[in-house]
Parts: sequence; C-alpha cells; structure tokens
Amino acid sequence: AEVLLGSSDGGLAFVPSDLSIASGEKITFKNNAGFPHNDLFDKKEVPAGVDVTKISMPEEDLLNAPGEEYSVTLTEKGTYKFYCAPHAGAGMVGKVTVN
Ligand SMILES: [Cu+2]
Repeated sequence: AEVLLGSSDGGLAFVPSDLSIASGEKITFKNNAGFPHNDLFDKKEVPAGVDVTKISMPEEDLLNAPGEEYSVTLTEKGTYKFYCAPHAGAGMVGKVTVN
C-alpha cells in the first residue's frame, strides 16, 4: 500500500488517510507535497503489545525531499493511528486497519 504525504492540491493530509491492509503487508509513506513530513504511530492507538518506536520513523527525522519515503510492515492485527508531527495540529492524521 502507498500513502502520499501531502495532497496534490497542497493540503496537509495523508492520502488516503484511512486504509486497510493485510497482516504482513508493507505500507510506504511517500512525500508528495507540503513537506517536510514524518510518520509517527500513536502509542495509545495501536494494538496491545505493539512498540511504536519499532514502527515509527525516528522522531527527529523528517522527509524533506520530493519522493522521499518511509516504509513499514505491520503484522499485528487491529487499528493503528498515525500522525505527522509537524502537521498533526493541522489535521495531518491517519488510520490503518490490519486484517
Ligand atoms: Cu506533514
């Protein structure tokens, strides 16, 4: 699955912001517009036992260049919420369901 960081019309959003994947499927977050962005999972909004530091980007890192990307593979079934630290206040948040 691929999630774009920033909408093509310049919106501060993940596109799509709500997606479903299969367990073990890779998600690639790819810089599109309005960067820098990053992708952090919310430690209170992931399945029990999941360590968000192992699935999030390093907190101090940002994707600065066009097309720059970050990939993660999720295996534990359930719902995960994620956000872009620079833009969470502007509503740049998303959700992925692993089936
Ligand atoms: Cu952002």
